[in-house]
Amino acid sequence: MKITAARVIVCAPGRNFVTLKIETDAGIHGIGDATVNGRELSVVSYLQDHVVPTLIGRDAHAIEDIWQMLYRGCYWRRGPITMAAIAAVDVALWDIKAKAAGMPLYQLLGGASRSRMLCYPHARGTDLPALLERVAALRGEGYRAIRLQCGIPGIGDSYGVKRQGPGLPEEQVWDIGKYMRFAPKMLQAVRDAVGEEVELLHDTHHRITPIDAARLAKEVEPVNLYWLEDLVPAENQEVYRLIRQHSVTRLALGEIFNSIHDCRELIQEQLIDFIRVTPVHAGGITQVRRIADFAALWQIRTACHGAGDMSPVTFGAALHFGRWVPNFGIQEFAGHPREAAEVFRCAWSYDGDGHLLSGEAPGHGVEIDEAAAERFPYRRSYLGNVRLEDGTAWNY
Ligand code: KDG
Ligand code: MG
Repeated sequence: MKITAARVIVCAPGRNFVTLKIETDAGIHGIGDATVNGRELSVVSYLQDHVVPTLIGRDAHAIEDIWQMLYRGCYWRRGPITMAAIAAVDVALWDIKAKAAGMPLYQLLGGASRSRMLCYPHARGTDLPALLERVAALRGEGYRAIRLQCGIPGIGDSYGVKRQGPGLPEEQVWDIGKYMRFAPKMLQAVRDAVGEEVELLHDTHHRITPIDAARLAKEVEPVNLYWLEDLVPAENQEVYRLIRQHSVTRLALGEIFNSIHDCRELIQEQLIDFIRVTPVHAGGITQVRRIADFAALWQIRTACHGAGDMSPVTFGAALHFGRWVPNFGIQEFAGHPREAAEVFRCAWSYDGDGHLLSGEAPGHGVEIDEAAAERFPYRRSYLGNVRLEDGTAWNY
């Protein structure tokens, strides 16, 4: 089965998505997501100008060989743009292979380890009462695990409260002290309101210092969080040793990693409990399952990144991966803009009881309507610029 064509489709049904469609001489096609939020067009060029010409005429079944060729052959290995481009090809080829076999993708990966995947949505509140209201609403929709993000008194805003807007980056203000004084109280207040049964999660989004991270993780132990996520940037992974020395709060990390080498020390030193890599940003199914197998040696569980910028296509891939992977933990499910449903047709779904279903359609079960995609042209869009109150540039 030869690859005859491949093209990149860029659309913005509520937000930007980059999709690669690969066609074959067997009349079977597959799609993969290549969206890198805020840097979308870089991946478009990488694919169109450099990758697509090398794919034409190749055997669509040779997923591993094509992955290795794209990874090794370019010389400039790794990085978010390269790995998102490789991921798009990889996921599209897995989609094709599974469709050719007439099977849902999870069957090709080794069959189902579970029937449904525990998921968590986001509860955002501009203040604590608004957050508690949102948590109650999500409980009413059946969710058993919920991520909590709340506006901080004195700052108003906080990571995860505002949505990113189109145009140019918004300036946002951050203060570590105000966050540190408020976050434990906020998390405890939600725990008191919902009781012990609900899993609660929180993302600090790389915004505090190592010793504050250790203190926060220690201070919130009584809340029994499912996890604290991205406490500090992980370029220097040694800092996670410091955090671990002080606390037994579960830690999650890795949504911005794009290679198994980015998480090697964190995994083998058991400095984290959940690895957050997801197919689109970490080289597709081919590399994510290698990372999961490696993590399984230390009983570290998967938790694919599932913010709104992971397209419905990535959800298809992640949910088939989640259906198979033995050391599955949880799947993030932030939801997509309403208009995305006009462009992407998905076999996956929410079951109304805290879990996602992969669906049984051949492939990963997501299709793109190209005519509908044309109705939603690309719009330049950015994440915010975060600054401390004195103007110092900080981590988004
Ligand atoms: O594009 C950035 C988002 O994907 C990120 O801010 C979301 O941290 C995130 C999460 O945990 O979903
Ligand atoms: Mg995160």
